[in-house]
Formats: sequence, C-alpha cells, structure tokens
Amino acid sequence: MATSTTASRDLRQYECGPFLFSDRADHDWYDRHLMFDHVVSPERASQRERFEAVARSLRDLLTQRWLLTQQTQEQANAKRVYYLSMEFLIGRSLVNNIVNLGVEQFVRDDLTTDPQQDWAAVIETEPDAGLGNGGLGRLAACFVESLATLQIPAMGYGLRYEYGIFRQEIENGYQVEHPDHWLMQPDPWEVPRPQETVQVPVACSFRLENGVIRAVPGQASHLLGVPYDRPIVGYGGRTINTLRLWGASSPDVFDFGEFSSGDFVGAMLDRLVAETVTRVLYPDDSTSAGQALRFVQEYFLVSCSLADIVARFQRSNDDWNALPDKVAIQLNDTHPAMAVGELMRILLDQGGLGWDEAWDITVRTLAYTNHTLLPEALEKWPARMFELVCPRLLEIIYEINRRFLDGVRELYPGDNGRVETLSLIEESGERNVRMAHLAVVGTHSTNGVAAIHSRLLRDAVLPEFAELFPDRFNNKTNGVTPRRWLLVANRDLSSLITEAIGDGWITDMSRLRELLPLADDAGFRQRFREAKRSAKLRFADWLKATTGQTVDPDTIFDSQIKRIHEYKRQLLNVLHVIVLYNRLRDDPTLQIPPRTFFFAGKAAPAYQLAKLIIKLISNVGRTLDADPVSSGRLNVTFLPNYNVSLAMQLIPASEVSEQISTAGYEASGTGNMKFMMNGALTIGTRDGATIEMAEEAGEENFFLFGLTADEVADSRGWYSPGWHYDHEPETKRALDLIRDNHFSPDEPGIFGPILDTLLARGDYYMHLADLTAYSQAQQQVSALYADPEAWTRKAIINVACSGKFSSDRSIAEYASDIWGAEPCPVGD
Ligand code: 26W
Repeated sequence: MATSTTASRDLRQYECGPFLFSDRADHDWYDRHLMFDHVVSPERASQRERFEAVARSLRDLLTQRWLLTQQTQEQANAKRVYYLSMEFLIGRSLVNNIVNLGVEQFVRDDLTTDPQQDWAAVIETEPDAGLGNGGLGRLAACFVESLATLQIPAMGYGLRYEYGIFRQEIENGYQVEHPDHWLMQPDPWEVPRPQETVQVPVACSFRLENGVIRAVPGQASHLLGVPYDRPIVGYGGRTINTLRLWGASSPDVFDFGEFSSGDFVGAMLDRLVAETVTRVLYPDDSTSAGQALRFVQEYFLVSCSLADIVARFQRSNDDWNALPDKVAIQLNDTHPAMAVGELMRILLDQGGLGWDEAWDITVRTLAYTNHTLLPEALEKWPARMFELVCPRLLEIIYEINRRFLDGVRELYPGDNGRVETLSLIEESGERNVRMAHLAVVGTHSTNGVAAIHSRLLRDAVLPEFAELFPDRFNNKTNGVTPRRWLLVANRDLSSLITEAIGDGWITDMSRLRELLPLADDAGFRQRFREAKRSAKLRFADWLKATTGQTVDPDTIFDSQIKRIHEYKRQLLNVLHVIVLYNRLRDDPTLQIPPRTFFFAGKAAPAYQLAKLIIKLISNVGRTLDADPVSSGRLNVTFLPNYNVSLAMQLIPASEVSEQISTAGYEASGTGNMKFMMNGALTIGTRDGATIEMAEEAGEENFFLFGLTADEVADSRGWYSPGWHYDHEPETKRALDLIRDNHFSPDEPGIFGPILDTLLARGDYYMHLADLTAYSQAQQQVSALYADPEAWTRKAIINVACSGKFSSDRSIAEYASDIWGAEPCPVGD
C-alpha cells in the first residue's frame, strides 16, 4: 500500500492519457478514501473497502475530464444521441475504467502498491451491475461505451433497479432464484443528483391492499424521478459520457398528519409505494407478461428521460423546430415506445405547437430498434392501463391512429383487412395498444439487428408497414465492444495481437485482418495456442476459487452460455451429448476427443420448461460423471449464475462456441461475436449475425449445419418429429434413455414435459429435424481438433475476420444513417 510518507511522484512520467492532474492527484487519494470514507485504519480495511477506495480515487481522477466533456458538448451545441433502454447490463466497471482511462501503470504504481494485498480478490468484490436480462441489455452497455470511444455526444437513460437480475443457485439440479441486492453497499461510481429531480405526473394513486400495490383511479399525483449518473469512459479517456439511471421516489418523505396521529407506518407508505417502481428488474426475457408495474416502469423511464432531454435542449435552443437537428432519441425495442406519445404531448401541450408540426418533429427525432421476432415478446398494453396512469397519452395515441388510418384508407380504399392489420389498436377482446406499430409509425427509422433479422422483420412480420414506409426499414448489425470483450477479458490474446500488429486494432477492429498471413506462420500458431491454454488454466483456477467446481483443461472447452430458451436449443446440445454417450456405451473403445460441455444461463422464473432443461443438463452431467464409460471423457458442467463477469472468464477459454438456435429466431446474437474475437470456432445454424460472421471468415472456417430460416418456415405445415424418432435410431435411443429415467432414477418421470414438447406437441423449435445434421457437424469439430495446426489456423482466421463485429462499427453506422450525429472531440 502506498503510504503518505512515499515521496510525491511526478505524474508526468505516466502515460495517463489526457488527464488534468491536480497537484495532489496521487496515491494519497487512495489512502484518504480508504481511511476517511469508512473511518477505518488502512491495515484493517476489508477488501470491499479497498475496492471502494480504488474506485473513488479513479472517480476523482476522471471527474475533471467528465466535467470538461459536458462543457465541451454543451458549448458546441452539437447534436446529441439519447439511448433509451429499460436495461443496461453493465457488469463490473473498475478494470474497464482503468483500462479505458489508460491509467494502469499509475494504478499499479501509486494506488495499489501493497504487495500483501490480493488485488484480484479486491476486483472480485465489485458486484456485477446486472440491470438487464440478456442480449438487449448488454448491447446497450456496449453501445454507450462505443459512443464515448467515438466521442459522440451521447447519454444513456435507464432505470436504477435496486434489485438487478436474480442470482441463480443450482440446488439438486434445479434453479433457485435469490434477490440481487447489488446496491446494498454504496456504489462508488454513481453520482446522485437530487437537484435535477423531475416530476412524473400520474393520473391515479397507489394503495397497499393485502400486501399488494394497486393503482386506483382518480386522485392525480406525481412520482419523483431522481437521477443517478454514472461515467461512461471512452477508450483513451478523452470523452466521458453519462449514463443516467432514474430512481423513483415520492414528494413527501412522510405525511406529518398521519405521523403525528401515531400512524408511523402509514406515514411512510407513499414513499414505499413510489420507490417500488424502480425496485426490481423484470426477469422475463422475451415474453411480455403485461404486468401493471412494468407498464408504470416504462412510462416512468419515458417521462423522466424526455423531461430531461427537453430541459437540456431548451438550455441552448429556443425553437422547437430545431429539435431533430439537436436531438436523436433511439428506442431500445418497444419498451420505451411511449416516447412517441410523450414527445407529442410535450410539443402540443407545453410547446403549444399544432399537430402537424409536432408530428413532423416527433417522427424526425425518434428512431426504433427491434430486437426480436418472437410473437410472445411483442408488447401490447391494455388501453385501460393508459387510461389509469396517463390518459393524455392514450388520447394522443388514438389521434395518431385516427390520422394514420385515414391515410391508409385513402391509399387502399375498401381494404378493411389492411386497416385492421395496421391499426395501432387491437380491437378484438380487450383494447390493446400495439407498441411495435406505434414505434414504426411514430419514428423515422426501424432497424433490425442483423441482416437476416431485418429482412424477416420487413418481409414476414411487418410487410404492410414496409410497403407504406419502405425508406424507414433498415439494418444495423449488432456489435460488441472489443475493449471489454477482448482487450480486458483476454490479456494473453490481446497482447499477442498487439505484439504482432500494433495496438491500432483496439479502436479499429478492421485492422485485425493484418493477422491473416500469420495463420500460416507455425511460430505464431504455437503462441496462439499458448494464449488459449493459459486462458483455460486461468478459467479453471477462477472456477475452483469461486464455485469449487473443477474442470480439466486437457478437454475441449465447448460453451453454450446465454438465456435458457427453447428457441436457443440448449436441448439440442444435450441431446447430442446423449447421442455421444450412447455411442460410448456401445463401444467403450471409441475414440472421441475428451470434451467439457459448459452450459450457463438463467431461466425466467415463470418459464417451467426452461427450468426443467437446466435440471436435465445437471442430471446428464451427474450421470456421465458417475459412469466409468464417460467419466473424464464427456463432461457436462452447468455453471451457476451466468453474468457478464462469468462470460468474461469463460469466453477467452472456450474453443467451441455453440450458436444453434432454430434458424429465423435469434435476431442477432452477440455472444457469438465475443467467442469469434477470442478465437473459438463456431458450430451454428444459419441464423442471426452468425450468418454474417461466416461470410466474413469464409464458411470453410465455420461449422454450419441444419435447416435455414426459409426451410424452417416452409416445413411448419408438415414437419413431424415422430418421423425422426421412428427413422433415426440415435435420435430414438437418446429420447428413450431420458424416458427410461436413466438420468432421473430418483425422480422418475420428471422429464416427461420435455419429451412431450419434442414428440407429442410437435417440437416447435425443430430439435429433432436438426439433430442428425448437428451430430455430423460435431463430428467434424472433433476431427479437426485432432489436428491442432489446422484448428489453430482456422481460429486465427476467425479472430482476423471478426472486426466487423465491433460495436464501434455498429455505432458509426447508426450515427451516419439514423442519427446524423458526429464526434465532438474533447480537447486537452
Ligand atoms: C417485454 C419482455 C421482453 C423483454 C426483453 C421482450 C423482449 C426482450 C428482448 C427483446 C430480448 C432480447 O434481449 N433480445 C436479444 O437482443 C439482442 C440484442 O439485439 C440480440 O442479439 C438477440 O438475438 C435477441 O434475442
């Protein structure tokens, strides 16, 4: 540890990027935080306290730059991008901020100098900010990082959930959910800004009845949105943008009347109820359950963010017509789509504009990204919820719809079917607002997240809208930030790359193509293998230390890590494992390269079948472990509590990446990209961005298999899983082994619902249709692995061709095609 007796260092000796160091910007920041923030003597401080002290020192270090960014952007009155998202799956921030600030050496020499300290353990005490479910939330986090790296004036807006995505434990093979109280200890990155609190009008009031909160009509009130700002450090530390998360509160701390009459609890109730709005993230990935609290959350995000955006705009502009030139608002899926109605409300009711002018401004300011084609995920909200909470928005939405449908009738006279299809309102049964329709009509851009997804969105899901607004539909293939997912996560590989081609790739991933010739260099291949080996060893150590699980680094590391969902087909993966197991049981001398199949992912708490799939994976793992014929040769490991930090450990260590969704159902995938840039080979279907990855690297460097999206759609009418069961002996034997309780001797029959889905209920996601092709592709994987030189060559080619999948590329495309936003460099 640095002590205050250490001679003051000349900071200019460090390459600290463009920092404005004050005279005292050295080690005693850390000492001071350690001692004074918690009033603890440094030698007795806990690892958590050490983490906080390092983090607070870094925040001190970046503060001036953060302020300078705000000043510069405001003075330039540059066009700003606002990214509205119900989810930001941030993960940990400490190491990423150190790296992006470029202050590693400074931290090592001046902050964390105590050789007695286990700094790796200190890093591990930072909780993952798990404010998201999966791909959509992680994409938002990668995007704000790229926006800052590209120096684009931008802000992320989200909710400050007190409880993030649940912590998953596995007990006897079953998922058990525990609350994730990540804010239990103060978060050193966030800056509360109570003075910038905004009011959110609500037309109802909330009551606690029998332990549940109910919205009751009448008695209009308002909620308060308190901003909590987090620095988003761009690589190089030049631009530091802001992620603003809203926490809900109520105007009155408590009712003094009730308080003095002795009803202490009643006096606190309003506040308790209000704070409930941002208490917990909905853990439902890809099904819209239609709960009232979720509706209020979405309204709350939109209302707070637009009030803030408009206030910022008005600080430097006085003409509403300039809004689309100064402000671009991106809606991350339909979750914030109420912004269409809310911006109209502001322009009409606050700005006093006429309808046509307000509408033109609204459409030109907003843009919408779709992230899924699953029908059950397309949001619809009952008109009665709008009525209750924000009736003015409903009025405006009805008026938007009336005008829109008048236009449709004019274009297609007499075509009532079309009018019904296009309407923003679903009239059959309960009246619902179709949020995707609202988003397409009320914005100037609708984009999908991979080429195939954008095509299906246009041609299969919303063809009538595409016909009306052909220019609005476009594609922006997803990307991931190479800083977190390669530079930080994989030190071995990233230093090898930098040694070979310099460090330009960190901000220009297309430069990775310079690695291509090295695929044919035996010396480089050797070093590449060593890097992978060391990542595998590191992962094994980390796993042992964190969960106690042991893994054998001499096996192939094969990973499928993502939310558990039928369309992602974790079941297909297990079925193949069972096929291999049967082969070994038939012939124990069979040569199969030993493999560890890693699974990790959370199931939505209400998604029973997904939870049963976790149980099957766990039980198969246990059975194979106990059977001498498979033990040590086929390992199946379910890693509990999948999160960003686990992904950062496992992806660099993985050799095979499983991307095996039913074609047409995975909008893009982003995990697939992370594996590719870390030198794993992909076994996958022609789905999402995997198609584009194979295009970049060449199909000969991929293991593609199975039905295409068109084939899946075409066979919907006649597909029969029973046929595969009857005609493919390995398929039959795998299913029979499950049915015969081989994997569930103590709980006979538990996997019945899985067999029913596959055989009795038509196998909607076509596992059996693809199982044979998948097994063959897996055989090619095994065969290639037996030839390390050929394997490594393909792995290097994959890394070299992964540049397209940087979120810098995605963001540059959004900026030029959708936002019309440009970098605003922050000077020294
Ligand atoms: C309202 C319930 C709900 C919640 C979340 C519906 C839908 C969602 C998301 C759209 C699910 C999601 O995360 N989609 C994923 O988005 C990623 C980023 O674009 C894609 O890479 C994934 O393919 C897509 O599944």
